[in-house]
Amino acid sequence: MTDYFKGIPAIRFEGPDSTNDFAFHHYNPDEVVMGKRMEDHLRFAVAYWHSFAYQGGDPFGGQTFERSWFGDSMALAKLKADVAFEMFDILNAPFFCFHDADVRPEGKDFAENTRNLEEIVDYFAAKMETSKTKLLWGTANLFTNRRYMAGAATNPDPDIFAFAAATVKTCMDATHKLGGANYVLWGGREGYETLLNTDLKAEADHMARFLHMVVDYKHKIGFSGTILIEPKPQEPSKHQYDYDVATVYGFLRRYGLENEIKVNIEQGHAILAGHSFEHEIATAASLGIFGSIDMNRNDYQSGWDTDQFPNNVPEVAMAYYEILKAGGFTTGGTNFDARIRRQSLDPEDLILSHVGAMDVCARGLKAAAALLEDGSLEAARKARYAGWETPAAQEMLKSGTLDGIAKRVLAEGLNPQPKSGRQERLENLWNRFL
Ligand code: XUL
Ligand code: CO
Repeated sequence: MTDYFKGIPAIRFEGPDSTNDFAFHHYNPDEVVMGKRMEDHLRFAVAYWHSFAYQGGDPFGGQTFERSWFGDSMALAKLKADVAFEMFDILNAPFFCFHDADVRPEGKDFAENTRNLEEIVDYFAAKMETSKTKLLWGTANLFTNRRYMAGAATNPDPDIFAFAAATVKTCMDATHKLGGANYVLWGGREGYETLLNTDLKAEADHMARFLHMVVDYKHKIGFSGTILIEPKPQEPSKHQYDYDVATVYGFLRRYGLENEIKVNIEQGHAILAGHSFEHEIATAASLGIFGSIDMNRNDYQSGWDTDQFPNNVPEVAMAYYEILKAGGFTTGGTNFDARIRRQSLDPEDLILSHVGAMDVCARGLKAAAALLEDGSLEAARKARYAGWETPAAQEMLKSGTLDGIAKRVLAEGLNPQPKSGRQERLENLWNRFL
């Protein structure tokens, strides 16, 4: 037991009228929403990197946080793990997520990295025997170390491709050993800084080969979790190949991976790509590749990935509406890929950021579920397309030809009149549930 969170109580549901900051006001794990416990709907995860590895730096200034576990030794990595699992307990968090580099000290080579990771995985495994917190996903950090400055799977140097492949193997082993529900690949520097030195075609082929190896290895070791790609359009690379959900889907189809890999969609990345979060979720659901979400928000003025905790109920509600409509999470969940601000120095800031985010998501989920159960929005959507249910319309879709249709339009004197899309009416309907 560390004393890092000394004096901070376990967070429990007290209801919307409670004035206790250290309580949930809306997130009640056991409350049943659309036939399922809220905890099982939302599947919250704490992101190890932001909460325990982030030191408070920004492009203009370095470390602001002073944590007793900062440093590069196994003893400190274990202290970090102790604090992490204490926080998971305080929050009653069902899941966590990590990169290899978040949890183990950096070794001098691949062998030492692997030994360090294995030691920490054993340490986690022992803790997880008594903790309720499970692993939502593991991943490899293939972007921080300078060896990855020109990418990992897309690096022009085959030795770096090999180092990355070997590292992913160890991270998949770690995820498998800890019973992870998914394995994530975010293409941190899988992209380019300038086209002047980049062979786009070769890099795409190499990345696809890398992903096929990941899929093959998943089956080889019997990992039953889902492999997820996390799209992002840029940052740190000027251009990132996994730009958005539609781009990833095109890539997966091109290389025959669409039945093996799904997507982990991050709100901030959707915004950077010029989309809304719900657009990305709806797109993935319609393509059959929806997997999981990274829940955070960007600052809309700053134009970069600020990874802030969510605090906008209407935004979150739209996202959960699409998720519920798609049938909810299966192996996925809601990972808070979010960090406290660099001025938020205190242990309680780490806790309260999550408490607030969990409450915001709970409110969003409840609003979305109520709207879905009400059925008016879906009925309006269905009515808008009702014309397509007629046999003639279905026949046109099945076997219509341009000249055949032209003849019919002429013969029937077709002169269709436009109908209202009723956007404002539907927005008003939405607002009644928020
Ligand atoms: C970076 C990002 C990553 C991934 C995991 O923008 O979102 O933290 O979620 O590598
Ligand atoms: Co993310």
